[in-house]
Amino acid sequence: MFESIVCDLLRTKYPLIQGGMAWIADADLASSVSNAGALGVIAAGYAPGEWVRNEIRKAKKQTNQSFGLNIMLLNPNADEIARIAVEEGVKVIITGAGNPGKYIKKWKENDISVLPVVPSVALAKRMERAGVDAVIAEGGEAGGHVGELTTMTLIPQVVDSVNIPVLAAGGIADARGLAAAWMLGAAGFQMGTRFLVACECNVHDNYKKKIITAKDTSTTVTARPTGHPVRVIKNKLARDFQALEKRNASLDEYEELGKGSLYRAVREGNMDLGSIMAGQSAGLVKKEQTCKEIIEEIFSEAEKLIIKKSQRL
Ligand code: TUI
Repeated sequence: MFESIVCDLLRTKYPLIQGGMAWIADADLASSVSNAGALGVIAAGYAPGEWVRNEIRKAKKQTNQSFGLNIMLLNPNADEIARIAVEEGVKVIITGAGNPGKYIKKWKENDISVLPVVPSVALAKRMERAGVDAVIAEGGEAGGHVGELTTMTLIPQVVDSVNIPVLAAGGIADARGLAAAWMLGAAGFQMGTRFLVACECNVHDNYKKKIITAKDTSTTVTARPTGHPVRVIKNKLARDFQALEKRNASLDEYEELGKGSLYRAVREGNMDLGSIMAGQSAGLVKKEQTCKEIIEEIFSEAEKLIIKKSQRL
């Protein structure tokens, strides 16, 4: 039911991309997702180029399936990573947190599928003109760096505004969300938070526990005044960020507080002073499962749901 043009673009069985979670989405997670029929993704995040090159080479050994690279454009090494992707023969690039316009020509010359994450109609249109293959429209329910609009309102507006496929991201963690995004006009999906608790995900166990015990109101958005708002699970660090907002702190103070905080949560398991990036859908994620179980369950349940609803007039 969900086969779409996106499967051809991604060279996958399912039109699903694993979200590019910085410090988390490594070769192990990416290859496990790809081996299960969706697009696994290595997240460059803030990593140096050599780490990215190494993970790409590892992933190639761990899967024969297609996988992608997520380039976070706030990374000062983004130019180098854009080049490494070409050198290492990456076939799908996803970008986040900025406009990838200056790289697109080179990537397309190298037969790479390019899918930028966009938070608005304006950027989606600009990206279509720049020659990308599809856009991933991400609502503010997502974890990490977020835009202003909700998935429910953003997806149909982007679908109406461009003639390339639109993938939906932000708030999708189960079959109901996936089926809903399909009805909004999405031809594919990106999902991050649910993969945080995949058995093959190397994030610290404390982080997984936080996701599994999260409820509907467990996340909040911090750092709005920096222009790079970030959705995280509420904790001491999030409260410290909110205190900065209250007293109109300088951007340097935000920078200082945020420095190293994602690494502290992901690798050290520090749940008080670490940045526990997660989407609002964390409240829907209840158990650890393999990537294969997650992917097969979500697509088979979504198909059943759509059939059931269409029969009940
Ligand atoms: O990029 C993400 N999510 C992320 S990146 C990240 S690492 C980080 N850490 C601290 C501060 C900031 C980032 C953690 N999570 N999602 C994709 C996404 N892209 N969401 C929103 C955007 C976006 C925003 C503005 C894309 C393009 C854009 O363009 C502005 C422009 O230049 O026109």
